[in-house]
Formats: sequence, structure tokens, C-alpha cells
Amino acid sequence: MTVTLHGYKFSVYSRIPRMICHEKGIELEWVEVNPFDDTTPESYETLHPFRRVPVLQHDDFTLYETGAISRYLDENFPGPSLQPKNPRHRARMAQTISIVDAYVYWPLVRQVFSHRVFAPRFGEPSDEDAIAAGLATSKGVLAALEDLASGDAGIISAQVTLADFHLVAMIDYFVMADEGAAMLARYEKLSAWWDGIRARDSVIQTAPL
Ligand SMILES: N[C@@H](CCC(=O)N[C@@H](CS)C(=O)NCC(=O)O)C(=O)O
Repeated sequence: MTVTLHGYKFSVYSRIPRMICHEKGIELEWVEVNPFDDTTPESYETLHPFRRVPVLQHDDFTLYETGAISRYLDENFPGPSLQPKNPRHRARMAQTISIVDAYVYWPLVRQVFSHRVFAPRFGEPSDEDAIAAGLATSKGVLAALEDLASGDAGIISAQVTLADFHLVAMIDYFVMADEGAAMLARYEKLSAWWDGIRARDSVIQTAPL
């Protein structure tokens, strides 16, 4: 039984299943794929027609889309369950994952982190307008997450769930920008959640930068 993840070392989405595997004690084989590199072979499209990462392969089963991968890992492997049984908490978990995909990734990661932290670190040009736009959008996004945050161990319930790991990957990059860290600090429940979850071994062991 082999579990292989095709992912990119700096990718937030690739980090999510890595954290989940760590939490559940699943051994993972890693295949490095840089989706931003034009030299990635066309054959990769047989695994992911949109040329993104990650892709999971479990024996003869191939799966892309991180939300689906997270659930598959949680439901098919032993270890602590990362999905609440309570239907309302489960719905909040699904809602939070959807918010991360639709509203968090672009402003917090691709606009603020990429231009403020990643591009300068790797000698690439960065765009101040993109940072300003990302920060402006991030305010509303963090306010919405603060409204949903439970104030318990997990973002949406006392139990740590898949939603926590989807959000961790994004927030960890966002707070590497000084403006991101300052903005998060204004949200009490989100800050308390972040201070607790960032100490987990799965988060520390998968830190990308
Ligand atoms: N909906 C996809 C999003 C994955 C995604 O956007 N991954 C980024 C890396 S973090 C990527 O591959 N980007 C390549 C690109 O934008 O061309 C998922 O949930 O897996």
C-alpha cells in the first residue's frame, strides 16, 4: 500500500495533505512537481488536467483537489478522526474549507505573501499594488473567519479538523509579511487559534520556508 503525493515544496495546497498525513501517521512518498515551471512535462496532465498540485496516488487510485484528498485521507486511514460527527460542526468545517479556497488563497497568499515575502526572497520582482489590494481584501476575509471561529482548539469546534489544516497553510504564509502579522493580531479568536495550532508537530515539521 503506497501513498504518493505529487506536490511542490513551497505550495500551500501541497502542505495540507502533508499535515494531515503527519496527524494520522500515514507514511507519504513525495514527488516534487513545480506547477509554475514550464519544464514540467506534459505527461503530468494525465494526473492533473489543470497542471496544479497536489495529486494523491493511493495504489491504483489517483485524486486531485485538496478538499477531496483531505477527506479521503481522513476516511480511509486509521488515526485520529479529523472530521466532527456533529452535523453542524461538519457543515462549518466544509464551509471553512470552501472559504479558504474561494476567498483566502488569492489575497493572503498570492497577493500579500507572494509579493511581500516570496518574490523578494528569490530575487523576483514584486508588485506593491498587488500587496495593497491583497491587504484590503484580507481584512474582510479575516473578519468573516473571526465570526466563524469558535475560540476553542479548532477553528470551528473544540476538535481540530481538516479545516484547521486548510487554513494553517494560508495563515502561516500571510503572517510572514509584517502587515499580515499586524492584521491577524487585530482578531482575537483567530490569533488565539493561530497561537495554539502553530505549535503542533504536524505544522512545525511541514514548514516550507
Ligand atoms: N483547487 C486546487 C488548487 C490547487 C492550487 O492552486 N495549487 C497551486 C499551488 S499552491 C498551484 O498548483 N498553482 C499553479 C498555478 O496556479 O499555475 C486544489 O484544491 O488542490
